[in-house]
Amino acid sequence: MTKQAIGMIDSGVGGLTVMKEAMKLIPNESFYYLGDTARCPYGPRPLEEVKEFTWQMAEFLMEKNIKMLVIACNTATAAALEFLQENLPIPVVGVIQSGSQAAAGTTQAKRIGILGTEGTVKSDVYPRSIHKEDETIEVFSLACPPFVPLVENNTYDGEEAKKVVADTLLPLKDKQLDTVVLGCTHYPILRPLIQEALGRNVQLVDAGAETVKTVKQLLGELNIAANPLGGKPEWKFFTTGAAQPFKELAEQWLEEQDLNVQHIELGEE
Ligand code: I24
Ligand code: DGL
Repeated sequence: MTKQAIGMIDSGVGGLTVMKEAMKLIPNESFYYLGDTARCPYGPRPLEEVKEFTWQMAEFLMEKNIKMLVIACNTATAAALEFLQENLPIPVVGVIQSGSQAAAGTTQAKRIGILGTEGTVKSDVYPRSIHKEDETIEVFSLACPPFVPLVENNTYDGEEAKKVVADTLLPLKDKQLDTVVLGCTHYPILRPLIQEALGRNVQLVDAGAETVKTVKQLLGELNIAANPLGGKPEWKFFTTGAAQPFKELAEQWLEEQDLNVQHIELGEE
């Protein structure tokens, strides 16, 4: 049993959707969350650049003696998971494998849709990961660039948002999918609109939530879970952006008070 924290990295605040699942499912684990808010979004950036930024985040948390690293961001996972797994001495978990396995296990029609950022879709990592499970599955990937701004501009409610989501998902409507992966940290916020646009016959898979189940299982297998009687876990949040707005959003979303949020610098911004 290990009291050390689990590190979680993301391009900004979106990974807090994964963090919320983690705090629910493994509440006695300590977490250090780092969001690169200053350089968010990662979605439209070249994958090589995302890989470098992700490495910088990993290096920062390695200094804090974490026992495991979770890449909450799909784009960062697509760009850097393999590199981090090869170059860090601790287990590194991304969000793509768990989402792919859950989707492959869900689809009956063997037709899966992937929703993600431009970077995630361009990388082709989701289709490759699904084909490792079952190469006969047909995968249809769709980049949804309007979705992240929809959430971040606080316009994810109402008729306009409904229209943007429905229009963006139009290319998937005639693909006879029965399973669609929410392959981006922000998309669980849009889940009701995405479900409505795709119809009730489509099962949505939340890659972040699936990943947290994997993390819990892995902690057990590796025998590095925190002692449930070990006292209160420690949650720390680091952001490359301003601490105060991060803190306000995190406290609202996680329904917690007095979160420990610090501004930090990475690389030479
Ligand atoms: N949601 C996200 N990013 C934002 C936002 C949001 N503003 C409102 N909401 N802004 O991501 C990004 C830039 N900020 C972040 C804070 O530090 C300063 C820079 C999705 C977050 C998912 C947990 C909408 C909103 C909210 C509260 C909770 C959830 C949510 F205001 F989606
Ligand atoms: N966190 C990113 C992802 O899951 C979405 C936001 C961004 O583009 O940085 O792909």
